[in-house]
Amino acid sequence: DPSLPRFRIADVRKHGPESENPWVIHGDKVYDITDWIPAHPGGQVILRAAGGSIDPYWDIFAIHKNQYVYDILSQYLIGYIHPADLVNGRPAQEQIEDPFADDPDRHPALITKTAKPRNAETPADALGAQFLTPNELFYVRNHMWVPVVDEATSDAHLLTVELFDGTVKQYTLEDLKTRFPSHKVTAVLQCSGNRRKHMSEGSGRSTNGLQWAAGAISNASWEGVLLADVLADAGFEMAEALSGESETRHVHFSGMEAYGASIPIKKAVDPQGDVLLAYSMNDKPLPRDHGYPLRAIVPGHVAARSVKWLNQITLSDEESMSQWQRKDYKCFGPNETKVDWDAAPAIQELPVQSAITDVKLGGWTNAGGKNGEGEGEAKGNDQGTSKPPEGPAQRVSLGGYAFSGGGRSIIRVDASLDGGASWTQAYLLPDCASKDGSPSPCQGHGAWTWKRWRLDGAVPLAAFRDPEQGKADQAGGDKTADKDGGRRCATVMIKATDDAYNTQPESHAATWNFRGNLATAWHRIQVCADC
Ligand code: MTE
Ligand code: MO
Repeated sequence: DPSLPRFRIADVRKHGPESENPWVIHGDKVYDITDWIPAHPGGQVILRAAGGSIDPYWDIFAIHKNQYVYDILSQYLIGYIHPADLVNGRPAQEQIEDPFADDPDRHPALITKTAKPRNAETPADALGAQFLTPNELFYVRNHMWVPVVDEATSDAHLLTVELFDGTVKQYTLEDLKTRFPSHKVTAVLQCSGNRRKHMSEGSGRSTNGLQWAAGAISNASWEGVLLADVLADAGFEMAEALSGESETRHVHFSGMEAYGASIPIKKAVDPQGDVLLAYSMNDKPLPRDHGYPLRAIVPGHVAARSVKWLNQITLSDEESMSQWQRKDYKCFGPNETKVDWDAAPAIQELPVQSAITDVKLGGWTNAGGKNGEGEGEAKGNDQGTSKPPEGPAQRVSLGGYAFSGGGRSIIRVDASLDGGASWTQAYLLPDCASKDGSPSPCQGHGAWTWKRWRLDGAVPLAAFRDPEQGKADQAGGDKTADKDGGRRCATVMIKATDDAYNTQPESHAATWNFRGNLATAWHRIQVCADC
């Protein structure tokens, strides 16, 4: 309707999140969304765009790029942007707000996959170097911007808890800190996409999603209050839930930027489940990227359930409706490329995983199975040192991590230095042992942390294949074949086993799924030498 008024962008800015009549711009049109807010499925988060263009947000929440959404919005049209503020029919780029403008600075050593939103993995040398990943090197997985919570008012941050019968109780962060006992839990977070790159490369089939190597996993000590304590205080019938009789089946967590996910009530009320509402990470306040000032920590479950910037907990008979619960974090068969999302369960407890994060090549051993002299060569029977092979071999030191979900502990990491012909066991570092009378650094009721492992061994000359041979093998479909310029390479590989005797699949092809979730096949790497 050309008779509608023309507004300057400065006029629109006056209708920001705090105004009584919030407006947004879409393209060159102006909308008064006051009446839409109560009906908006994503709730108040739409206010984030008020006073400016909604388009950069719809680039993030791609679900809006749909005719029915445009139809809803068109009802609220009140006018157009003044031609003086338009460049090629759109508000000038510098006039449009960058949703990520308030994101925090990040450590340069993190390996950035996408800057906006921030997705970055922990560098390999930091994965194995410390048992607890330093906060600034902990991997970051953000779907949207980082909400801003002022330090001066963070204790007033409000958590709303809504029971299934509709009862609502609210807690400030200060209430949580002062009215409930604090607990510490040491736990890994692992993204369902960790090692997705390995799945794509190893199976030769592409996958949708960020191509993470082995660094979408980290380990930290978390401090907060138990979810179960807060639910009980809010009036939830704990005994009923523990007996399996409760109508409440799921606990929904929502973050301030509208991310959401849920966990089964069973995990939430399990006295040994250790689900935390955490405000501290490695004895420091949660960093902004990791959920400041409050996040859920669901140990042993996929990290997608550990909702950051937590401001709402809702009990329900159903799972969260969010796309991160109903879609995205599910697996399907290698044959399925068009899927019925509802047919597969959401990923919760993680399967067993391991990776090599550290490789050091040493010298060659002597021929005839005789060890090199004066280099402290091990006898070969102990865990962590493989028996020296017959004939010349290249010494190698490997290190990495292993982890399993559901609190299952890692009992073994097996390594093969000769392409799978023989196996040896890596040494598992006693990170959770108490040293010198001090308490164990691992707190909680399950094996929620990773185990770091080391192996010193030697790759036999026979395992190194020449580049021409490697090419021939690759043509034959052997994705592990070796080539690195003109050098000869050998494949070394590892796999972990947990205390339920679950172990990792041999090939990525066998567990390929189009979303590239749960890439847990044996980690194979090439060791190359001039031989
Ligand atoms: N919570 C909110 N509010 N927003 C998010 O984007 N990402 C989830 C989860 N919680 C996410 C979230 C996913 S997929 C992962 S892997 C973890 O947070 C990452 O946690 P981290 O960034 O602290 O490593
Ligand atoms: Mo994730």
